[in-house]
Parts: sequence; C-alpha cells; structure tokens
Amino acid sequence: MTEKSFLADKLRADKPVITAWSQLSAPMIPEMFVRCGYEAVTLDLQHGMYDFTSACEALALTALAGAHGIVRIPIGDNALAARLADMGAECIIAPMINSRRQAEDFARAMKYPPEGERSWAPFRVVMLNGQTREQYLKHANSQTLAIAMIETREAIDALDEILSVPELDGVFVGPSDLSIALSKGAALDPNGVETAEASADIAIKARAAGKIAGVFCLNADKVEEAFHQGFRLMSHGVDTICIDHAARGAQKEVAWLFSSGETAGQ
Ligand code: 3PY
Ligand code: MG
Repeated sequence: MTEKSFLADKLRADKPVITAWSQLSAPMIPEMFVRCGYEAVTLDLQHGMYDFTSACEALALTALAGAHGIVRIPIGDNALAARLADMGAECIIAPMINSRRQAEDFARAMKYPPEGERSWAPFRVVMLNGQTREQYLKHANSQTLAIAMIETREAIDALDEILSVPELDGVFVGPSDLSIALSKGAALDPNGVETAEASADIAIKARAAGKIAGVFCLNADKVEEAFHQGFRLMSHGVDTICIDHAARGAQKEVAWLFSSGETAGQ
C-alpha cells in the first residue's frame, strides 16, 4: 500500500482542493467521482440520502480509490461525526454552527484527549490509512479535520468567537442558507453580490485566525472567485446535478426520433 496523503496536510499547506458532492446513497458514485479525477468527495448526510451504513461503504471506496472522504453530518449530530471519523472520514463538516459553544462541542467530539473527548475504536480508519493504532492515536487530532459551517446571521455575528476555538480546524460557507439569512428570508441568492461579499469576509477572518476556509460553489466561476478570496476547500460537482445535466444531454441526442414524426418499429 502506498503511503496515504492527508487532506489536512494539503489544506494546511494552502493547496486548493476541490471536493465533489454526493447526495445519492450509492457508494459507487463517490468511487466514480474519484475515477473521473476528483481528489475528494463529500457525502451529504444533512440533505442527501446517505445513512451510516451507505456512508461507511462510500468512505471505504473513496479511500481505496485514492481520494479523501469528507462527510457533512446532520445538524448537531456530534456522535455521528466521531463515528464517521472512525470509519475513515478525513474531514467532518458540521452545518449551522452558530456559537462558540456549538463549535467547541463539535470540535471536541472529533479530537482525542487532551484536546477533546473523542472515544477510542478506530478499527476501520486504521485499515484504510494503513496505520498502526499507535500511529493513528499520535496523528489523528491533526489529520482529522473539524470544520464548522457558517451560514446564518448568528454565525456571522459570532464568527470571531467561533474562530477562537482552538480545536476547530476551519469554517465552510453555505451560500444558499447565508443568502436566505442575509435577505431575511426574501431571496435565495447563493451567487449574489451580497453573499459573495459576506463570504469573502469569512475567508479573510478565517485565514487571519489560522483556520482553513472552505465554501460550497455552485459553478466553476464561483470556484475561481472563491480561490481568489482565499478559500482552499471548494465543492464543485454535485451528483444529482451531474446526472441531471448528463441525462438531459443524452436524451436530446435521440430526441429527433420523437420530434420528426418517426414512430417505434417503422
Ligand atoms: C448552503 O449553501 O446553505 C449549503 O449548505 C450548501 O450545501
Ligand atoms: Mg446550508
């Protein structure tokens, strides 16, 4: 087994990482993303269809295909965060973190003592990493990332306090929820100017605090903008959207058969 490279090392070295985003609970989909060239895949347990078992399989296939497995947990589910770290998630993204207390509870659930109170039994992740248990214990706190989503007004108001949590490795902007919050529910505008300005500010503050900055991007232009704003972990490529685009294209290729008056069997 070749020595594993870790997502944490790349991001701390300021390297950009694009993560595909998977909502459909078919573990082969993350593997296919990796075979298409993605170096990381995020499994969405907040809004996607994954459960614990399908996420475990997807994490293993992602790691065995040579990429980094990231998980977005449901709101407030810190126990699941630690379980999925045991199963090979290199990074957990926790949605809707709105206060220092919430950030601290989440991050401490992800770190072994003395930094936190994660409980021990990483049987699967040591296999996937090719590490001994001793090596895992020594490196887990720095190699397993705890990242808090910033996507509400409360979170923006509490940003300095959230960023002051030592165990927290970074923040990740959710532009859709953020746009709804900033417009007081009047608009969904993830690609809008106000959202981009708020997002840029979050990246600046995160970097100044020595934290990793990440953001959900809805198109390639947003990835470029985010990179120049200082973000380094960027999502691009959602399985449901990819299938929708590819299926529309495939259907168009044969649409002549149905629009030219031809009928099956002629
Ligand atoms: C948001 O944009 O609010 C997200 O959570 C991205 O998935
Ligand atoms: Mg959100």
